[in-house]
Amino acid sequence: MSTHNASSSETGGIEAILSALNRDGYAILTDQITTEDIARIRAELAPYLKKQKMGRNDFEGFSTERVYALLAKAPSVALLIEHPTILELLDRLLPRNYLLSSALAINVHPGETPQAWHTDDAAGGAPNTVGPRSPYGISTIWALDDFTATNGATEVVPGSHRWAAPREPSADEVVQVLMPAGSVVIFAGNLRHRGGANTSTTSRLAITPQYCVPWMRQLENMTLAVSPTLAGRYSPRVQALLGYSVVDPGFMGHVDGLHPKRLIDPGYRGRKYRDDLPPS
Ligand SMILES: O=C(O)CCC(=O)C(=O)O
Repeated sequence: MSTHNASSSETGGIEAILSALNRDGYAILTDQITTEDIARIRAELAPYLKKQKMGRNDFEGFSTERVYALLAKAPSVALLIEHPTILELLDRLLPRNYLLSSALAINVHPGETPQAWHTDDAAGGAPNTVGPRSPYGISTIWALDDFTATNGATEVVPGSHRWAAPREPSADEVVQVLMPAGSVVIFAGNLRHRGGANTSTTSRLAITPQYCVPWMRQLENMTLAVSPTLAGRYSPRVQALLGYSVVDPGFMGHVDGLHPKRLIDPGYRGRKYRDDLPPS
């Protein structure tokens, strides 16, 4: 296994990041949020990270805490979900009206073992076609702690988003993502990756917002996890990511024949009945 030590050169422009994503299936961006942002998110998460609810299976991690439905619990996580650089990349990588599939905190405690290798975008029966394909989603993992060689840093298999069929990687194909707190690794939904073992004495906290194509079912049932009242407190962009949007053609995602934004704002008039109206 080798390591990828994040360097600030990787923040050098959207085109460079897109080209790394295309080539390797992932890219690391450092210095994307401040220590104050991290402190705020940590404080909001604190009530849910009391080592009382560890993972229920080996995938979640028996020594790992996972907090789901984050937008109903830790509102500052929105700044990661709609981070401008991430959205700029997603706008280039996914079809319009893409959705937030999942957004969870993962706190990997000492003693955790490595996760199984997996991809994020072929769950729930999505066609895992043979042969290289475009990803059905893009994932991000934000480091709220430094990701070190021993505390459970994410491991990726560069280039595996182009593999013809899933297989176990050999040790020399694996790269450990080492990055300081405030960094984010962005990767193709069909890149093989896993959470690493935590052999250190400290925990590793991360937030992972994952996005999917608009025709796919979200991993978390976002519009049930985040009520219209709560969703109304977020930006229009976060609302659309949650599912307060429709996909044309077909008005996919409507509620009782109306745009779902009517549940938040009864006067909403965003449906594209005419070309001169704003995009839905
Ligand atoms: O915690 C990590 O580094 C990766 C977790 C992950 O890939 C997952 O749970 O899907």
